Amino acid sequence: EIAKLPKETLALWEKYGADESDDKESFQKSFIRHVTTTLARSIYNIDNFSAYQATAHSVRDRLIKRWNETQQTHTEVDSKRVYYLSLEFLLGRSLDNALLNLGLKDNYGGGIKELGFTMEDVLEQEVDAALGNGGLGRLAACYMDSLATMDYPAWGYGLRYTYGIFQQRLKDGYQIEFPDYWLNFDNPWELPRLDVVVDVQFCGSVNRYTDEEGHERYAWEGGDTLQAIAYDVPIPGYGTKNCINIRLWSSKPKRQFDLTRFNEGQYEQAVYEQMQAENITAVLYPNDNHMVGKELRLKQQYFWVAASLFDIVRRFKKSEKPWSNFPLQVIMDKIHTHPTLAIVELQRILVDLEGIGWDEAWAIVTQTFAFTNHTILPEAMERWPVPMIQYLLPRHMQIIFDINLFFLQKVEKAIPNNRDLLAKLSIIEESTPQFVRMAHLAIVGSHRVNGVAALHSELIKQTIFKDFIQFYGESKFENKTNGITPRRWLHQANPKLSELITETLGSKNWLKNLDLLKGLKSHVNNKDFRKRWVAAKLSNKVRLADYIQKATGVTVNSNALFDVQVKRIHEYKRQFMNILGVIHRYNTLKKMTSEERACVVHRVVIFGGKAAPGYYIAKLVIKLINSVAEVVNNDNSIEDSLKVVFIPDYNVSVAEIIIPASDISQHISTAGTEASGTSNMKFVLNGGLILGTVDGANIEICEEIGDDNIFMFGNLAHQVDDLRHAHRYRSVPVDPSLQAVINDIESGQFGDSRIFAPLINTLTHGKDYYLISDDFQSYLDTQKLVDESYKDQEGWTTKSIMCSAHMGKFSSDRAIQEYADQIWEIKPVPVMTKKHI
Ligand code: 7GP
Repeated sequence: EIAKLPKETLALWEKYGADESDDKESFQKSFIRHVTTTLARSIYNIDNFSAYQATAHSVRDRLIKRWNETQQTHTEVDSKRVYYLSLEFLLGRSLDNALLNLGLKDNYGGGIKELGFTMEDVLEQEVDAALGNGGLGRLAACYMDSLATMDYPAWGYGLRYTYGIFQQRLKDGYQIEFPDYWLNFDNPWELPRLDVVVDVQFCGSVNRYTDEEGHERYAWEGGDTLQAIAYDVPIPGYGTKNCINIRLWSSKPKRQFDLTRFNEGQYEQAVYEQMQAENITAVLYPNDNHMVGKELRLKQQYFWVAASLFDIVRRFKKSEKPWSNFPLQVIMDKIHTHPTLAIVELQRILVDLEGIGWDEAWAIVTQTFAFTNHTILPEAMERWPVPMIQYLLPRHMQIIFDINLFFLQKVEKAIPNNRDLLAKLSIIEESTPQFVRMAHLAIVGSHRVNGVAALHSELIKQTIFKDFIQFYGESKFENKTNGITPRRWLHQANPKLSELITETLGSKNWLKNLDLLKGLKSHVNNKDFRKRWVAAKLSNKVRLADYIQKATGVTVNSNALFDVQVKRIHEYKRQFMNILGVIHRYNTLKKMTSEERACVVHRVVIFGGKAAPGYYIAKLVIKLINSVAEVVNNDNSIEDSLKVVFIPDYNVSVAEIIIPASDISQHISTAGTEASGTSNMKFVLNGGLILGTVDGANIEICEEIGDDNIFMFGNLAHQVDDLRHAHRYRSVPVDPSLQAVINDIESGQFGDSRIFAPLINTLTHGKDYYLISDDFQSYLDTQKLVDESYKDQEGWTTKSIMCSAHMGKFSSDRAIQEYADQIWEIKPVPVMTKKHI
């Protein structure tokens, strides 16, 4: 089409096309232009926040250019794309990441200084994009970074929540929640695509009819229609022109006003309905590893899936390829069971709208989807009541019943006369009311299923999905161990260490090939290198100590051992065990003489993490931590040998300060409960040691770094069932050290003990489901070992270096490469740089 334009027009595009160069002067020009035009301010009234906005807009201009070129290239090449469907993208801040990935940081840092600002102050102004709860959402963000960096043609699809994860504040030691209205100011990191609008239908009824060729067909008619509007979030790769897209949908009513109602005087009702439509994408559900069966959540899921599939199908149809090519052009990875309705929606599009026969359609559907499971916890398994789906999505419910019928027929044929197996495998749970088991639907509708760490992928085959192995065999199930992006989690979060590594290895190549960190091993005895390694850690600890002072008012000594546990507060993650261990330590210290205390390693125990607002026990754990902190931090008799802090509002940008500063971090879930964990990887990559159970990715980290460099303890996954059984039926005595700590709490040492009774009950009357009693003694013993090891500072430094050096495997680039080669079957598409047309 371009060829048809007159030469003069093309010449104009050539001449005036956006020339956003990357040098310092171009940045300064564009900064000033944005201050005066975009922000309508002047040199007289520009503060740090405006400076942030102007910088962000300058970077955005450059991002958009790359983003455009990427989209054009992908359209031209039109190779298979991967669509990463995730209800959560926990991106955090974007400016620093974009500056580093685009290679602009040095020029812009210098440029902004000359304009009277510092880059640190400017970066501090940005609010986090916190559209996720924890590990699952942050994994999605790391994977997008790797997909972009490795030039893969990839899209993310999610929801643009008006409110992200709540902000946590503390009052009298209790968590209180505040709404995270993150879009208060304009968001330079999204491109509103008001022209990309998709209708999404709910409710209504299904009518059967016969088409012209005499086939029986179904039409879903009536009901309410909402609109999904696209907001595109560009994700730049590191050291490449590739800049991919996350498309987030926002909901709005189809009609701005119901005019009849308006004229009848029902103005309020009309506006109310408008608000209802906007509600769908209003809020991120604040639950991690837990399902909440709210109708609004189901609506969110369908709204997101329907809009995304419409978009994907529209893109495919442009190529005019036959439907049988769909799986060759499109692969969708379902992040957990949240987008499972996409299976049903695609089957509906193919059968009802495109008129393709059921079997042919189903073959296309199953080839198109892959399913990644992120948890084994039963309370996180999604089940939706059949009547709820029937009401909201009547046609989908019929299709689910049909999918189930055909599936069970196949099972019956392969393994005849096994009613028990049929009941176990059925997508429908035959209770009153009936439920749809989303994980079953996800398995049946996908060609591959994977877990996120070796142990987890084994456990899903042995437990929650065991019955499926009987029918499918093992080949459908595999493992893809999680990874993290070294660009954000080392280069950006820990500039001092990153610089040292680059200097030592002689190039920045390790940022794209993390295995190169092995090269650090040959420097482990180099005095100067070791000195700088230790200095980097210390300066990160000073930075964290400052932050702690500001955020909590507690003064901590940067020379103490920093012991960190930051993650969502959950019983299975056992922050409770950690604080019980702290009480044990405190009372041991109190019994010591001053001389004895002079020999102990000083510790700062740092906690951070949010509890789901409705999770009563988790919230009590936060209260207990703060009550203990209050007593310990104000007890002069222990002479600073122990401090306890709870850092409020743990989020991505706080993590960037905490993680590089840790000496040891705790990943102490009951064996078999933590699917993978990803912060464990981040800590070790930054030269922090870990204290962990034999669970999730801890196991593989141990394999890589060697058991000399990690502190592992506790019962193993295969022992858990028996231990639980023993608690349930034989009422095993509580571990004596644990009993002593319980007594301390009950004596009122940390305030009114009645507050903590429900928490203590989980250990005593509640049968200790997470096996704290069984692991407590080995936990304390291992903590002692940590203290002993830390006394040998030289030995500790060696361990710290060896830890980072062996973390190559845990780059998200490795994980993405495996997904791309083995599940998605996609190839990189390098971006072709063009002039302005
Ligand atoms: C989390 C797992 O708990 C964590 O171990 C893993 O590292 C992370 O996913 C990324 O794979 N799972 C969830 O957050 C989750 O399953 C379900 O939420 C709603």
